Amino acid sequence: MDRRSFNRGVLLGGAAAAASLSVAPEAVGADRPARTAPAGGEVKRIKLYAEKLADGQMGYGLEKGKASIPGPLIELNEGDTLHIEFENTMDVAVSLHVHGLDYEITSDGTKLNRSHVEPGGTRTYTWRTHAPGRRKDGTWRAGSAGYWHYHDHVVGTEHGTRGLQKGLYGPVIVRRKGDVLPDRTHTVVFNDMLINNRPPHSGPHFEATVGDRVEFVVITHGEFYHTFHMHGHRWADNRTGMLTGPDDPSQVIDNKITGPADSFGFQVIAGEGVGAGAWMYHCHVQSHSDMGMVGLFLVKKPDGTIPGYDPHEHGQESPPGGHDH
Ligand SMILES: [Cu+2]
Repeated sequence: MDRRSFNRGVLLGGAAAAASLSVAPEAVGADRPARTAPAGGEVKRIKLYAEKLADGQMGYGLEKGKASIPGPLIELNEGDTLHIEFENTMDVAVSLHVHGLDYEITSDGTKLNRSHVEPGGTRTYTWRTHAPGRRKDGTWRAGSAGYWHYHDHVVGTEHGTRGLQKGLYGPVIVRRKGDVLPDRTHTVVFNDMLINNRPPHSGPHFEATVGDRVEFVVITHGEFYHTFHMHGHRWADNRTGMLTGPDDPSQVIDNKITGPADSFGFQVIAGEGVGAGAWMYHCHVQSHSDMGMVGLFLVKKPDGTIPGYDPHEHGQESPPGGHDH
């Protein structure tokens, strides 16, 4: 809404304003029974490649020639074990280091303990997860469930500083039995002053239809702190981003400060209570948003239209694919 239409809305006042406030947004979905995560305990295997991309950046991919920034979403359920056969197709040493999960030192992914991979080499990294449980001393051990991430720890420096700058990072979600599954998951990585290593002011933009259950994973890398803000939507600041009931004491927010290597995630019902629209998300450090740390959550009406949105005014021809469930 531009300033002029805003002023007109205010000036209408009285009954007209009240009427416009009570306009019901399109009925929202989430009217189907939510699908939930099963119990874990499986042993899973994937192949993962580290590759140089055509533009000089670097990425992880599940197939040769298919590396992406961010790397592929890895989803597990508490109790699962994942064996990753990791191949380095690059001409520099690289590694795979994960946050939040259980791994032995041989899967640390650092040069310090020789758990990296030389050019042309292959190594199997094993990540394990566990459900919450009571220790013998009576205290509780947290489960692995959460929004985590993986990244290189080798390229450029002992800490993978150059690998991170060039795009060697990706999301990991560990779900607890009964966690609600989304229709789609999108990953937003604030990496220095870029989002997902894209040029400034070019998104990424994410598409949904009103009522879709959309999950976001937000990760930060680099030198700066950022604040992730999304217009028109909010979430609970806890493990899942969702309330467990009306008395859940989690704070409900629409803006969260995030620093290097932080990660969090949440689900929203697209357009819930607010309707379709080109809803901005951006870093709320003012100079950062001005410099282009901005994207759009494009929430369409069921007929595919987005009120007030002209895609030709925005710098991205087609939104990148999210991860569908
Ligand atoms: Cu920022």
